Amino acid sequence: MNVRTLAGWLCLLAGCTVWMLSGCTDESGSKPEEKAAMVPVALPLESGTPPVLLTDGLTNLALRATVVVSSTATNYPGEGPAQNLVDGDLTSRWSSLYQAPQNIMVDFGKPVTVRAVRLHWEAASATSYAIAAATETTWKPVHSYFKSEDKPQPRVDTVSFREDVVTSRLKFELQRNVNPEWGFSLYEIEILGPTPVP
Ligand SMILES: [Ca+2]
Repeated sequence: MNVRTLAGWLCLLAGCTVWMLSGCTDESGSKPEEKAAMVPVALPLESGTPPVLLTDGLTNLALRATVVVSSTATNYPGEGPAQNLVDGDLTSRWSSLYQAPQNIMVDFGKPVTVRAVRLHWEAASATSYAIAAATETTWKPVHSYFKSEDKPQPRVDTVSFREDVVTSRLKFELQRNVNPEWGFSLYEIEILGPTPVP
């Protein structure tokens, strides 16, 4: 225990009134009333609200790219085709047939640099999925997600890659759905990277 920590404990023992009168400080060097004024207010995000994008200045490489999916369901209102995954509209969505697994492949048409991915799930989300990048001969895993249990509600997954992923195609292997009677549904896939050189 260092001197400051010891001083803090002595302050606590002496009581808040004595603390304020004497001007004791905690380990941060702030008086109690100063520290209280600096505590940020945590506002819970609404379900499905996109988080603040930490990758400002990047381009959504998936926007209007070629998308190939393993299946599509259009039986219920709101369900739509694969193009809804990359139309830039967070209200239009793709839905698979009502079974797992399924997959989505985004083809950029040429090698691009990918730094992050955001997946905008409808309630029919995946509790397990993997992302793979195409190499010349095979697929290289670049990210995996697994939760033993997820709530059947919209969510946004943001994946930031530790190293740039250079690839012409990205594949999303949707392995297990949140409800076995559902398939998978996403409002949008954003694949973020530097703007490609023409
Ligand atoms: Ca959309």
